[in-house]
Amino acid sequence: MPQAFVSTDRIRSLFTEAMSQMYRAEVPQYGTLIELVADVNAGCLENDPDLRQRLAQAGELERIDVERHGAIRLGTAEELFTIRRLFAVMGMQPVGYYDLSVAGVPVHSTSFRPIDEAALNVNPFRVFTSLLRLELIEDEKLRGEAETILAQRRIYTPRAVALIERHERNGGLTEAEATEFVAEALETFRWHGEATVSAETYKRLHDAHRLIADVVSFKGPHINHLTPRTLDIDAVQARMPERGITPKAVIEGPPRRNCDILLRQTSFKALEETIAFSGDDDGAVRGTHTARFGEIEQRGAALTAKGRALYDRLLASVRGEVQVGAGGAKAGAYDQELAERFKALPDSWDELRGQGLAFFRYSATPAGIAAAAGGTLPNDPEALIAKGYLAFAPIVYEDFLPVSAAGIFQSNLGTDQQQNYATRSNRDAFEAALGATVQDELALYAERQAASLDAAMEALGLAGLLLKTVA
Ligand code: OOG
Ligand code: NI
Repeated sequence: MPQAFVSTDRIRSLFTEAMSQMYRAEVPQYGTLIELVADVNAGCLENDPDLRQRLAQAGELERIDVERHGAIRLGTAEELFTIRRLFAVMGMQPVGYYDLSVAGVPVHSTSFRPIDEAALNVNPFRVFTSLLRLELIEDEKLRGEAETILAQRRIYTPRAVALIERHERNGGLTEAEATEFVAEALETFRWHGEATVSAETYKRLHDAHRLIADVVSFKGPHINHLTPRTLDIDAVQARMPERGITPKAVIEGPPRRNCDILLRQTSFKALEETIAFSGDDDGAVRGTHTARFGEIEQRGAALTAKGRALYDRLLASVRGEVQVGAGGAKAGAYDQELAERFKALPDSWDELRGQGLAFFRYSATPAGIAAAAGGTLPNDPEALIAKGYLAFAPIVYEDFLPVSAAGIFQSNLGTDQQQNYATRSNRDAFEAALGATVQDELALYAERQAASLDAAMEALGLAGLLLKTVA
């Protein structure tokens, strides 16, 4: 009898829920944040029926409540190779390459996430996954030491690895195996209060870079934040202090607009946690470590290459003009400059589509379908849109932004100071470690846009005709 496998969507949903529960227990402020975000989101949907309808039509309404992203930092190529296989069990694939050395953070990263629209609408859980770049540690002795320490740890339980192999061999997991897999996989992301190194080693790693100490000193890559999606980030940011939470100085990403684009994010420092160093059996040598924090995000439309180039240029010009200093100095001037300069990026869906700046999902309207039943329609998307036969809605951005990610890293490493460094990216080395190439996010959005247009044209009786798409 063939075994019944559960869907990867189901395994991802079980895992997300388990992770959320674990993080809530580990970081109580996360629970507070989830409540605040739920409050604000409910208010937004109540006050803005258009938004509610747009989300419902796109099939996105249900995902808002479960929507999270997390982040981990890995130490070795082998750890990255296995995490790709672990996430594949949950239907998550590596998308995009992010070079964080531009911000003086010695890591490069990808995002593991579902790819197709149906899976995204069930649960778009993503994990921003970084690999430490030991080659950027200048002190050779320290580099060797870090390599030796990392080579000794095993971040996956033997049973998790066995279940990953089973999934690869059989093409899926049964319900019982999936339940077991979720519990075993969760172990990799758990916080460990006992460092694997002595206080002295920790200090040297920390002096080289706080992030190096965070990756090298522990048994595993503890999840360092779990981020809910809000529909109004300014409202959440403003209300955080009411609940005893202090956000970072500026919201990363684009300014507030009528038409949300890409991703806006803000984070807050969470815990200073007590840790026990190795060789500290009597509990005499204790220290503290701050690694875990909170973050919220607001997602908007995915931009085309052209739109993204404009976004990058405008953001760079703001950052060239005003640099937010340590402690949030000049945050007000930065926000003002951001709002001013981004006026150059059109703020209506018509213009964003007309100028090929964002990706859209097309659909046949009921009026269009009725008209198609009565006769042949013009084979031209623009004419169909003008007649109200073809509708379009922005495709939500599912990925991350390197400059924003750098700001989030910097902030939780203890400073709001913005830094701009020269790029030293090494994508080939990252993909070699991963054992796969990362997918191109722009190609994924373009495919979804094209597929939606094809389906809409088919519904209007215009299938099989060659069409020009905007992107
Ligand atoms: C990841 C920081 C990046 C985001 O939302 O851009 C990130 C980290 O601190 O490990 O999560
Ligand atoms: Ni994040």
